[in-house]
Amino acid sequence: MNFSALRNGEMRQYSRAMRYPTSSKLFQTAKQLIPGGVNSPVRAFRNVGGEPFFVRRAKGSRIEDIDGNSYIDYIGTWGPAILGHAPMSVINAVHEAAKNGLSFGIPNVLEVEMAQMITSWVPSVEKVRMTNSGTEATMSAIRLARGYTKRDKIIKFDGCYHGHSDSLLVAAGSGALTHGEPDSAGVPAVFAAQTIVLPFNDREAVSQAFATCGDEIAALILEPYPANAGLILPQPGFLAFLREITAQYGTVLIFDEVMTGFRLGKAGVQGLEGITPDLSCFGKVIGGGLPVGAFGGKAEIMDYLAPLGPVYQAGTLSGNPLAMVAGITQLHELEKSGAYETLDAIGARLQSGVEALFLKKGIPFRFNRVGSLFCLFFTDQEIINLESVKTQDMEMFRKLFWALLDKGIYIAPSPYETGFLSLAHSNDDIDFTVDAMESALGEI
Ligand code: KE4
Repeated sequence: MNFSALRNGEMRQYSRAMRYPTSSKLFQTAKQLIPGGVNSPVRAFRNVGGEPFFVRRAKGSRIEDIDGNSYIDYIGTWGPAILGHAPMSVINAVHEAAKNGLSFGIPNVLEVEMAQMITSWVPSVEKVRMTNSGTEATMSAIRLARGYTKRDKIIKFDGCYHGHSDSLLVAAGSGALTHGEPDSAGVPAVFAAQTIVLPFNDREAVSQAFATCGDEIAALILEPYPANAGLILPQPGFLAFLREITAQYGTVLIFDEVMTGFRLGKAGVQGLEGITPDLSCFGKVIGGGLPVGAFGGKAEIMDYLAPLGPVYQAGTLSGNPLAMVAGITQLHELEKSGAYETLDAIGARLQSGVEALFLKKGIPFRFNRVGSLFCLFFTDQEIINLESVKTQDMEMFRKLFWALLDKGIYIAPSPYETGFLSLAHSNDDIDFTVDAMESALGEI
């Protein structure tokens, strides 16, 4: 028995290895073969301290780890699993399509069907190009905007995440208006210098940036509902303001709806808000769990893409038949009447349960939710930007994460992520979760 772990309160971490010992052993091996033992950093549980479990299978609202522990999953593989995990309709469609070939590198029918669905669901998208990830989609949209405007600078907002392409891995520099600084090693300062990073919801900062160098700004890219710093909502009129000022300066307005697209309604945030961006980026839901991304918008801009125009963009597996048929099937399921209303009702049930609990306990909190996206913050500050997100009690979050995991509830392993609901989350799942949260709060 590791008495020092017991003595200095590492028991929970220690017991974690006891809770899923097979995962713990496998993680040791993984770390020798894969940097940090993971193929994407957030999976390493570093934001909550401790070791991740390894999943064995997933079905509906639940996942099971290799030690046989089962959890209600509030991440849904970061968005794709909007129907729940392993929906039979998607599995069967992929199975049938696979019999005809796994990949062609040749135009196929499913690409056209997907393009037809996206352009009919999202009116601002006149033409669309498929990619294999959200990163590729946003990276390509930025390059396209630069090629179309023949300008180099871009604006992004602090706290918004658009994938890991160099121009977008940039934090607010000292002089936020002048240039950004690399947010990762390996991003040349000269690249970061072309990216202006501003506080979200800050009209004054945006106006100043455009007044200073508006005629050099190729694109302004944002998550219209930022969901990579918890869930932040735009203040009334902010999105309309961005639409107006970008139009005034000939800057391409890009909505990164990789997270929100097809999740918050058929036309995502742009449908909810009635704002028409010039380009939009998508991913996750339209792949049904298979690798996918997409970007699209005004034909006048999209036609600058090769082979028509001078902006090069390509991908061996772009439009892959399995990813296409998985996404198409998923969208058809969402098209069925009441799907989005049901997702919203599930979210409302969770929200009312959690809010009643935290009010009863007298714990400062904020609960932001739109449809099936939600985030609980341990702060009484209004959440308007990244700075306000940082006021939350991170230690409280960490304790709650582990206490909930012990009770079979898997929430995002970071206070900077958002929760995802699916059509597979039942009322019993939600009620069980709220009860588990009440018991967890009693322990931490
Ligand atoms: P991918 O390259 O991971 O497919 O997509 C990048 C991306 C782009 N835009 C938005 C708004 C996104 O949320 C993402 C990726 N989302 C994260 C979840 N916060 C993926 C999880 C991970 O990095 O492992």
